[in-house]
Amino acid sequence: MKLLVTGGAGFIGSNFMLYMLQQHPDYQIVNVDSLTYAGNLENLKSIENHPNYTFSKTDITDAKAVDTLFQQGIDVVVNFAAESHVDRSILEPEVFVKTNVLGTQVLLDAAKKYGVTKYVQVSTDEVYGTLGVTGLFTEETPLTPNSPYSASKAGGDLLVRAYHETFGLPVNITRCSNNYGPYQFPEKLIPLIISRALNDQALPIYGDGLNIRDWLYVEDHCSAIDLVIHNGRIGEVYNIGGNNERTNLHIVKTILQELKKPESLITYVQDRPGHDRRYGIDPTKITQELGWKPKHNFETGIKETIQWYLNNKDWWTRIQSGEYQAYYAKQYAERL
Ligand code: NAD
Ligand code: TDX
Repeated sequence: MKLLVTGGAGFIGSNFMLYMLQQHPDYQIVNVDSLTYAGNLENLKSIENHPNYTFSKTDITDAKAVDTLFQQGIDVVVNFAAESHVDRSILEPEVFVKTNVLGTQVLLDAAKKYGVTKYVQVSTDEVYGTLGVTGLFTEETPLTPNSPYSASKAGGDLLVRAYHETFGLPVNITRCSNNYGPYQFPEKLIPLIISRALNDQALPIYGDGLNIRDWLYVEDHCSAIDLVIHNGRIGEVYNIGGNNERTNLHIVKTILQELKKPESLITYVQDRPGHDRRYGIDPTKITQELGWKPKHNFETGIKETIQWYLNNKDWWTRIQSGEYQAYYAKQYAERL
């Protein structure tokens, strides 16, 4: 099987590359990534010489380059490539629409032209908007995105659906909850808090800190996508989540406890505009239909993740420079 995986140098994409080559060493995997600020080939050092792995620095919005890539014969497309950070989408929505909507359309056109056995769109629970205190997102929950990021992801999802309905493209859409684990860029809550706490810096908590996210260890997301590639029913959406709802404050306090740092580092800052209050995934469909089960529970997963960041300080200190620093200064100029 030959897979074209986009965004394979990012957080989930690189974990997925490592996972797939371990699970299916005979599969050929082409990693297509434009290496934005979030793409880091260092994550893939251990497989760079793997005979079944190739990398192409290509932007998915570049239709000509994407067409050329498909000429080698692709069986399955897995689209991870995206602008992924909600706060950035509030500052700069344009690139989100470009990559997450137009980039998806370019990939769909190529998949349609050359014929693939499956196109998998890696999406997010954020397209469903926000929950109140009760209820969970199912695959039937209406799409009501609240941020430019989630709106652009919903736009991509709707195009995927339309290419299935209109052109019969064999597709699946996966919608996963918040991931955590190794190689997550230190702008996202968990690695941001770990890295700042280790440097004894103020820890920015948006609003009252009681917003809830449903956390899943990244490897469990990868195993779910693997199952969807092989057994997902054509045209179906699969929600992915491990029933691990936690408030942001709980996450931050857990990290502080683990690192033996004081809670006085916690600093309440101005809330994120349009901040979704609660996410919670109902994973019944993927559990019952595909037999998916997460391996990691949150209590051990978060400890392993903290340990990974402690063991890989060089990885994130190298990242915390240049463009990221400039973004961070802009992001928190008014908040902290
Ligand atoms: P990330 O920001 O860490 O990685 C994104 C990758 O895409 C980077 O390697 C980047 O270089 C690449 N990329 C961006 N624009 C590109 C373009 N135009 N052409 C080619 N490559 C491009 O993101 P992530 O957290 O790994 O998320 C991966 C996917 O999973 C995204 O589609 C995201 O919406 C989805 N998702 C993420 C989470 C989460 O908690 N992180 C949860 C559910 C779904
Ligand atoms: O400094 C911070 N302080 C804070 O209180 C940051 C960066 C975040 N937060 C809050 C906002 C959210 O309620 O923590 C929560 C998690 O924030 P993020 O890590 O930015 O994730 P989120 O906005 O939930 O989106 C993530 O999960 C779904 C990913 O970034 C998306 O790509 C994915 O689709």
